[in-house]
Amino acid sequence: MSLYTPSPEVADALAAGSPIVALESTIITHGMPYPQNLEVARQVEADVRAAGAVPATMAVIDGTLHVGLTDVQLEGLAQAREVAKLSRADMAACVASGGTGATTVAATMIAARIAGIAVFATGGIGGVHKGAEGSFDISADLMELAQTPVTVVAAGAKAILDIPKTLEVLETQGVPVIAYGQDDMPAFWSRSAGLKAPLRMDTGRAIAAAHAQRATLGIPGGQLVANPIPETDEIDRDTLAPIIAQATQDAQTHGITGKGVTPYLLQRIFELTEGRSLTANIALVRNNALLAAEIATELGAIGKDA
Ligand code: PSU
Ligand code: MN
Repeated sequence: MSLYTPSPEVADALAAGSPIVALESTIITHGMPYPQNLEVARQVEADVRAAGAVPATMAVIDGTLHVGLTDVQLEGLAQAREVAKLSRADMAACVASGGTGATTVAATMIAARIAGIAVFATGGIGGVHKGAEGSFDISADLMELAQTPVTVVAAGAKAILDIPKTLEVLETQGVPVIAYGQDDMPAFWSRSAGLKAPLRMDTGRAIAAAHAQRATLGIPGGQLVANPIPETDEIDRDTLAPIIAQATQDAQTHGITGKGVTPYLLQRIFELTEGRSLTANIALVRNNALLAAEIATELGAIGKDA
């Protein structure tokens, strides 16, 4: 029995060797409210298709790992309440018990690796939380990047995280962090975190070549591409800083821990910005989908030349 069920378009693309872009589902179930989450999920899939690749949104539904969802499945997830949030630690137990869950960055990378998909687009990755020296809250996404060969296109890390510490952990874990088209590390809602990214690349081709080279050299793990939000959609850091501080304080007051932390903060920031954070979030995810489709296409071209 196959380890996963591909959607019809993903099955065709796998058979033809055409470019595929993995997409996560925690952003749908725990990252945005209904109905915008469904609209965004559909829009991002359409963006990937318009850029010449096939979208593969990942989820576990009734114990089956789905690589690419039908529209009915996508709608079901977007409306569902109490869907599990699956990271590396939760995947196997969810499949084994016939459960349903949405995949985080870490779990989406695992699903992509199983299906042989090399490129994945999302909004923001998990990282080292502010105050991690006390809470020890470091996302499994970082360790997944160190061991699973998938190039993840994100808009950097949200300012709910400690970005310098996140970069330190990625460096320790041997994960290349590549800013796209600029020297600075982007910070999700803003184009700069105020510090330089470890690497810079200006084309999808260069990112694809680095991905392929890593495999050739036998170095495990993936790459993090930090793609700055389009200028027109940027929200400046000073506007968000007090909101993030408030959300972080509220999480502490309510005793939120473990995997509840990130969803709580995302929901609280959405409330406190009266939805403004969402408009920017949508723009950056769409932007990341386009770059991911380009990298996947370039990687396919390298594979055919080799
Ligand atoms: N950061 C965002 N938006 C998100 C997430 C993180 O800006 O939707 C989600 C992703 O699915 C990510 C997960 O993989 O949260 C990280 O959760 P944790 O911090 O519990 O590892
Ligand atoms: Mn955590």
